Amino acid sequence: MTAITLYGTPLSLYSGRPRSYLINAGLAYREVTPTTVHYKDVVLPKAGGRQGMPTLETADGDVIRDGAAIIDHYEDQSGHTFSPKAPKQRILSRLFDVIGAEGLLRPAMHYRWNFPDENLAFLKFHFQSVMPPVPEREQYADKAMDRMREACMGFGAVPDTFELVETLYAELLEKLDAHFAVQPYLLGGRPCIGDFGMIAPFYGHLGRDPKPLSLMQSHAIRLFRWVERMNRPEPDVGEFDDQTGEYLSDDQIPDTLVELLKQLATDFVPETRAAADCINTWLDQQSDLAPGTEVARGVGMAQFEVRGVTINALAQPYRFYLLKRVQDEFEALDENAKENVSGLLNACGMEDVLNLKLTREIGRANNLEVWV
Ligand SMILES: N[C@@H](CCC(=O)N[C@@H](CS)C(=O)NCC(=O)O)C(=O)O
Repeated sequence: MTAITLYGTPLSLYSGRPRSYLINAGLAYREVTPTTVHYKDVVLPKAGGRQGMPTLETADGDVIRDGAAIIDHYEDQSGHTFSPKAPKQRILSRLFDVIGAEGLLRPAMHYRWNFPDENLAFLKFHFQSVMPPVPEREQYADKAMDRMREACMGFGAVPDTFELVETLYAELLEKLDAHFAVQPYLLGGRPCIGDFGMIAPFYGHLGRDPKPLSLMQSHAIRLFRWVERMNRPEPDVGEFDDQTGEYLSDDQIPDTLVELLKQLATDFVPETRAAADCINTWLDQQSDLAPGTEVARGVGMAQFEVRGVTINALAQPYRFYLLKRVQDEFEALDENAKENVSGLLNACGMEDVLNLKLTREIGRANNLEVWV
């Protein structure tokens, strides 16, 4: 009997993060769609009543909702085996986690929803597969797909931005491919928390839907190999000379990673700045936001400019919940390490990520993110 049940599906972006963790950690699990009677009657009430993937049930019947919380749980249990210890690597691992889980929704959703000729039949099949097996299954799937098309626009992928989204993505593929040509994972021979964040958009959407998969296979073979590797229990690093399975020694950060972060900063930094402004303005106006109130997915639209193009995207507090972990790790470093990390973030155009904060903290209660 398998001990762990992961409620998720292959096409769900966020399911990809803990799935890859469980595989790499060698933890036996089974993946089930969140449509069973057991899920509804037993798991959902323990998940704060919030339906969502991923949600995980342990062998003891404990339930953890949210990909970051699932990984935290197993990292705590294992002695943090996927968390590098050296300062620069620690910070970058956390930063890639935010960027992967929250910063690449626009290209992920664009390449899923705006290429119906290539993707539609595939998506219909999968959306129907995750609906309960009732006669209305097809209609339910159609409705869910409509909601996701709207979400795609809400993340800023609209006709006026398509060209920019595609240009940035083509550049990103190039940087990722260059990095994974020299290293099996972000920080060397072993995946880190940041790899698990990054696999979220790069498996369920960009590494699996027909349109972006074909782009990846034709333009970024090494990136495609990383996507495969992240979902396999064995090292799968045949093309590399170094097969030690360790992070790079002496807190090394390869140049290819700096180039990659510079590219990611192009929209991640202005979007994060605009989202912080938007959410903080909203927080200022909430005189009666009681501690323990559940954090909504979005609280307004952030507007920002990238290369002369205006983007409007949902301002999501959760981005700052993850970003605070980067900032907390930084604060815990000694002065010398702080200086080294600041220098690195400056070189990557990412120095602002240490200062962009919400005026109110987010915590967790009853498996939900709540305002503290
Ligand atoms: N913060 C969550 C986000 C999970 C999430 O948004 N999952 C999507 C599917 S990929 C979902 O279930 N959305 C429905 C909802 O959240 O109500 C995580 O990192 O696990």
